[in-house]
Amino acid sequence: MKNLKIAIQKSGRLNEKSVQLLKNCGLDFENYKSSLITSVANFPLEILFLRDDDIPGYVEQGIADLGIVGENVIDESEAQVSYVKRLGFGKCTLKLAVPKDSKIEDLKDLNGKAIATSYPVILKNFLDEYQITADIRLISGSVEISPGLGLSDAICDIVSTGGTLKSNGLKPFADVRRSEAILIGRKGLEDNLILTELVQRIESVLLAKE
Ligand code: PRT
Ligand code: ZN
Repeated sequence: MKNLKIAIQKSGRLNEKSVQLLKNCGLDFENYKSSLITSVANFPLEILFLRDDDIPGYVEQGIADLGIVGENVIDESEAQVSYVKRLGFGKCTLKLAVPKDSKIEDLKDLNGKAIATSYPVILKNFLDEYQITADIRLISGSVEISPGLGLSDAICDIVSTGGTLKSNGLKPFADVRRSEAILIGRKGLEDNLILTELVQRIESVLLAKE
C-alpha cells in the first residue's frame, strides 16, 4: 500500500504537540528542524512540515493526505476536507473585542464600524448571520494594536488566556468560534487502512490522557 503523507505545522503553537502526538502513537521519525519532509521508519507515513495556512489547501488538493491544523485555519481557508478527529490541544476562541471604554455593547452596535482581523472569511460569515454590515479590515498580525492606532473600532482575533487583549486595553465582547487542533483528511480517504490504524492509535493516546 502507498505511504500516506501527513502535513503538520513546521513551527509555531501546534508544532510541538503535533510531533509529540505522532511520537506517542509509536511512530519513529527524526524531527530535523531543517528538513521539510521526513519518513517514519516503522509506519507507512511521511511527514511534511508546512506553514499552518497552507495545510488545508494541500490536503484538499491531495498533495498531503492528512493534516493537523486549527479549526479556525480550516474554516478561513474554506477548503473541502474531511474532519477525522478532534485532538484536544491548541484550544482557543476567535472573539470580538473592543477598547475597554468603547460604547459598543451589542452586536448590532457594530453596524457601520471598522473591525480589524486576520480572519475575514469567518468574520464575514458571522456578521452575515446577524445581518450586520461592518467594514472588515484585513491585518495579518498584531491585530490587537489596531484600535489604539485609530485603525479600527473593534477587533476579531484568537484569544486563549486573554492576556494579550488585557495588556492592549481591550475587552472581549462576543465569541465568534471555538477552535482546537484537528486531524483532517482528503475527501475519499475515509476507508484507507493506514488511516484507520493511525486513528486507532491516536484514540488510544487521547484516552490514556483522560
Ligand atoms: O507560521 P505559521 O503560519 O504556521 O503559524 P501562525 O503564526 O499562523 O500560527 P500560530 O503558531 O501562532 O498558531 C497556530 C494555531 O494555534 C492557531 O491557528 C490556533 O488554532 C491555535 N492557537 C491557540 C492560537 C492561540 N491559541 C493563540 N493564543 N493562535 C494564536 N494565538 C495568539 C493570538 O493571535 C493572540 O495574538 O496569541 C495571542 C493571544 O493569546 P492570549 O493567551 O494572550 O489570549
Ligand atoms: Zn499561519
